[in-house]
Amino acid sequence: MYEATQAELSQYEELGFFVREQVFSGEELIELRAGAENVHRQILEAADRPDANPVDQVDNQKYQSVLSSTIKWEWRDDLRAVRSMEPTGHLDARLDAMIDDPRLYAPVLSIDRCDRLSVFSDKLNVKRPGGAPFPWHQEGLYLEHGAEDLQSIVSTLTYLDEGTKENGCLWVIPGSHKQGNLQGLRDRGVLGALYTDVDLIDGEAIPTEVPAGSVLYFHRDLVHGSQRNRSQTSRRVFVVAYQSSGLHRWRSNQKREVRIR
Ligand SMILES: O=C(O)CCC(=O)C(=O)O
Repeated sequence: MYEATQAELSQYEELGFFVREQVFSGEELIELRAGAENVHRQILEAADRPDANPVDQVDNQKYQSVLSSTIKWEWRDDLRAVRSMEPTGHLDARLDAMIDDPRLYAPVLSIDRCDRLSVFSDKLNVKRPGGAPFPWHQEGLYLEHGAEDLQSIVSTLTYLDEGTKENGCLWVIPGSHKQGNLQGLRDRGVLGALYTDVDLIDGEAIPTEVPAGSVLYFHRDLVHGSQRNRSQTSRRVFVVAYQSSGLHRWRSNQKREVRIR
């Protein structure tokens, strides 16, 4: 009933993404945002414990493993927040249940032409007011290290808050997925190689400005990124990547089947 339409499938093939607006209702979003804040709070508390794992620094980014989640810090003089946490479903039942919601996964069944799926990864990105940009990149470059069936991976990004240019919504370069793995930035440290040099590619970026509760479905090679949050409120997104049934989660010995309804 929630499968992708022919128009959505064509757009996915041609442009590398499509959007479904207001998939989740206002009442559901209150719960999902509470779930996101619950995860963020648990992680901050655990990271403050004396026996917490050490913080690793790669270039100017700080990473830490907390509560079985790999977190990326947003850590400046005026802000100590966690900008991304992966995975998070095990830390809040409301986010975990979202993974099994047919409104989220059913279009992926259509894209992959299958009737079962497993979870590749789930990630919560919290961009607080002033939160930093996310450089241009393609998921495929990261995911090929460890994916058991790269071709089947489809990413979904659900806006728990509205997406606006001001609050740092995701920008995409339509059609860029057709160009395959693209050249990374040179002379920009270890992480630079994973960021796309958009000066070398064709296509114009567009913002995905959408109401809260909207879902973006996108191809692993679509070039995307986001800008600083210049608004006064948080911009939170939950990113679930699905893959063929029966496979391990990314960088994990666990498997998590989608409970298809
Ligand atoms: O949250 C964002 O703005 C960036 C999302 C994204 O591209 C990612 O997490 O890979």
